[in-house]
Amino acid sequence: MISLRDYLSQHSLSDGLEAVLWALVEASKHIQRDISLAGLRDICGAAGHVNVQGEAVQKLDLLANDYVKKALNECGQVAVLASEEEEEYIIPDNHKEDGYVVLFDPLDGSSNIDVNVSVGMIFSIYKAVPGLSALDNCLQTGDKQVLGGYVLYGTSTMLVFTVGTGTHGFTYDSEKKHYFLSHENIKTPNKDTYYSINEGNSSSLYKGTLKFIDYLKGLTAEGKRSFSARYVGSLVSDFHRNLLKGGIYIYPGTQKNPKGKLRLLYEANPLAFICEQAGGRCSNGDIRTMDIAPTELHERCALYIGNEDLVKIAESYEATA
Ligand code: P6P
Repeated sequence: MISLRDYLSQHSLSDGLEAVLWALVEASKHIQRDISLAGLRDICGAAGHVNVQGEAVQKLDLLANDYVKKALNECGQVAVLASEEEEEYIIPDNHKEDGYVVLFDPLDGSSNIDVNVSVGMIFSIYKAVPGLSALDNCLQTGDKQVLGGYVLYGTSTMLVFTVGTGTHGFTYDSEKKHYFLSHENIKTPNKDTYYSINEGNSSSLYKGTLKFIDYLKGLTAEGKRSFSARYVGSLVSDFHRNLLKGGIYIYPGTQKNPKGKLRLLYEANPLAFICEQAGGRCSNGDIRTMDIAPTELHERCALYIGNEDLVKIAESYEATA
């Protein structure tokens, strides 16, 4: 088995970028342990306040956020960081002006923890551009990412990331406390397997989206069903399944939330980078996600991500609506 450390020694990243990745990896080990014991410690449930997103913060959101911020500060390679759990960007005490920009959701889907459903951490890394303000460094377009990744805390814990040379997956051995290469050069199968959307929002969906869902529910010429619906309500879990098995995840704009729910900087962009490197496609139903010019830290965007053909079909339905 090839450990993450051996892999990185054979596929060298810049020293600074590798240090940032190790910081996120170390934070993930603390988070994995806490999640695995959540039912035995007083770390489940809500923390009693809402975050900048207006969402009830879970105790583990705060723990995960603290682990990540501490690790990024200690690595000494971060110019600026921004977290879903922080209203503003943060310049670490131990920062490096010409270091890296790290944008992250420390624990996505955390409301699922109490019911033992998979959750994940998502992160996006850029090189800080000299002369840009801290905020403008955070608002670089997604195609400037140098690394996009996630950790899925599921039936097994997996690290999946890309630096633009393919998408690779590493599985965590909790006894050895190391990640090992388990899914080299992931390519998302161009198969009609799963579609993932919260159809509970149907009354608020636009016509184009509803027509696309009808298409997904249609039968083949042989009268067979093409797709199965799968929706865990945890983005990393839904995305990871479809990445490996084929399909599409959609969180569209709705009449209630025209820009959708998911965040561009630290959810859509890193998953878009990973998906494209695995041969897939990601857009907001119109524009390629990694071409969207961000205007604010917690900007939301519609998300159509998965098989290239399927995302293009979804875009055609949205265009005709
Ligand atoms: P809904 C979790 O809150 C999250 O951000 C994603 O992980 C998930 O895919 C989505 O929201 C679920 O949202 O509106 O379907 O409950």
